[in-house]
Amino acid sequence: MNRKLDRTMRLLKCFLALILLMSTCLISVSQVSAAGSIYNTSNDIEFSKKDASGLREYDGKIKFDLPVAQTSKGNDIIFLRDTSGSFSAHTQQLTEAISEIAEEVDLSQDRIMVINTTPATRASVTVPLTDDLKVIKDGLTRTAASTVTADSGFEYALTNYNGSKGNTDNNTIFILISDNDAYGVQRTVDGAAKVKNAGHKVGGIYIGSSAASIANGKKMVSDPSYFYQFTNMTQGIDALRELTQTMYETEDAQMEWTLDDAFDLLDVSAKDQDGKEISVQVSGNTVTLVTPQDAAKSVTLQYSFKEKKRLLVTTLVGTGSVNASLGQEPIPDVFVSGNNDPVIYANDRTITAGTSFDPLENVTASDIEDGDLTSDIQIISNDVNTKKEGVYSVTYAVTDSDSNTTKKTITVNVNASPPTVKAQDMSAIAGISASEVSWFTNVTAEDKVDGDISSDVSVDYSSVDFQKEGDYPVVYSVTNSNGKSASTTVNMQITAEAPVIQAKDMSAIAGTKASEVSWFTNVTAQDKVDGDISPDVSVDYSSVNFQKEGNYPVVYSVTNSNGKSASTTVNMQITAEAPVIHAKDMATIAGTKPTDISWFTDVTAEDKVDGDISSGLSVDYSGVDFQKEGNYPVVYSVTNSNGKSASTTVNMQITAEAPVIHAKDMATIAG
Ligand SMILES: [Ca+2]
Repeated sequence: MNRKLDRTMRLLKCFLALILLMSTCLISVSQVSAAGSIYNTSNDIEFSKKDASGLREYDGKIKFDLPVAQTSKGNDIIFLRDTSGSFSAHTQQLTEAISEIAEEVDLSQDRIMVINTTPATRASVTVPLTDDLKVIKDGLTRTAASTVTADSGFEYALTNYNGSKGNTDNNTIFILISDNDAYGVQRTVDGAAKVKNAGHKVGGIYIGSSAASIANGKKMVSDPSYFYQFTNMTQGIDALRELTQTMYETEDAQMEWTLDDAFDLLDVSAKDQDGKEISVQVSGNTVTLVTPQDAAKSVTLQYSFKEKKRLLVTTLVGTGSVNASLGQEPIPDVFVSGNNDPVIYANDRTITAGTSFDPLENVTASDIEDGDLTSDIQIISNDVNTKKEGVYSVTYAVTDSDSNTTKKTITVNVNASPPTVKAQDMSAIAGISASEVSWFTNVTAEDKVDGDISSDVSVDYSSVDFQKEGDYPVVYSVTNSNGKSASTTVNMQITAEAPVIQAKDMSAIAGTKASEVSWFTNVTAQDKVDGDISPDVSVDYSSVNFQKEGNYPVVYSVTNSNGKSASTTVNMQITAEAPVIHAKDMATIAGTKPTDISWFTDVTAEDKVDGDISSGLSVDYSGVDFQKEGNYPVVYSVTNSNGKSASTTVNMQITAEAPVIHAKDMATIAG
């Protein structure tokens, strides 16, 4: 073989190996039936039942058709025809029957020989061993039996057959048709024995009813089925025809099949297409059936078997073959799949209350034999309440094609999460009351399970001092249906306002003492927290010059309990009064010199601010004529530190005589 060819061969081998591998894979299906071609052989199994421990039983049927199969050997039929007087009534009918049989047999391989016999004394060959129908028919016309014999002609027939049979492997049967003449004597049995001893078959048709003849007949034949007994010749002729037919040797068909060791054979039986039973031999797990191919047959072998233990892999049920006339054919392989339980893949789950729960999510099932069984998963219990925290369970089941059911239970933890509260910082003016605060504006609460639970929110403002400026925590809380609470703290900013002071402008006379002023008349102070804090008002009048006419700021101040101060400034109008002059009328003697007059005696001037300003007095006596009697005005004037002036006029009486001057105190308002 050259190199190139060698390589080609190797490639071819690889290809064949691949084909083989592929065909092996195809057999991985659970049960396979197949049919052979020669005998139409088939093997089918079908699941029957499963016992309590899960072992499967199957029923199987092996079927095959058998053709008729005669051997290629021909038949040499030697008729020993009773031609005696006692049988003469039947001779004509018998002759016609043999003639017809000669037409029916296959003379291309069969031969016929007819021995006339006068049981048990004489015999002669009337038809020599021949395949020539004319010779047969001609020979049958001769009915004489001339040669002396003592055994109904058996030995004579054997000798003549041996002398003419030539080199042949044909079956040979010697058939004796007679009545008591032949069957009544032991010599007939003895003669037949010589034929049988020579390896030939012997059959017999006995027309009669003698018990002794029947007994002899049975001893005479080579097989009990080759003996027929009738009282009616017509039946005997039919039997003769049947007997010649059975002479044709048929081949035996044999079927042998062995169930695999993995199984126990429970029952086996066989029958043909007509329901006729065919015997089978069973040895261990091996079944043997032998049946002659004497007719076209459809054989059905029924068997049942059971797993010895659960199979985990695909297993060949058995092997065997049909061996018959057309050759040997294997019985198709069938397989029982493994019987593994399906497996469910599911893990414990933890979910948050209020979320959706799909119990089939991420749950799968598979089976070694069936593959993916996810779509067959059943939920057989599921107590999960996604709204309520707790530990729940889900139980799954899946059943494979072998009715194996697997269950699996998982734990489902439902965990409730707390709700969420949202609130915003707030502010309020110190002094507000809690009931005035809109605590729940912009406060919301959400829960995964309960949804909007804003209306369940409670507020704790116990830390807030509404009277005191500051930042205080306010806590909002809410609890959901699962008892989970949440809270949030916001800031409440309390802002204190300043108090409010009310005061009015004032006025006072210059020279008034501060202590004489009613500073707090009509002065009030109010505070949101403290209420009326008028008594706490203080006054600052340091800017006021009580001695000097003018407008001065007076500042009132107050501070509340939150340290917030307020002040207000009012006007203090200081009004200066004119001073007051006290002077009396005077008199003097005409001719007195002005300088001689004590103008300021008993004349005084007072001022609220300046006090005694008498020294500031001035006198104007220009209107007085000291020489002439009369009354003249004398005017005293004074101006205080505030620029306010006062003057008063007294009367100066000039008397020609030396009058006495009297002056009285007078008063007038400055200005
Ligand atoms: Ca399975």
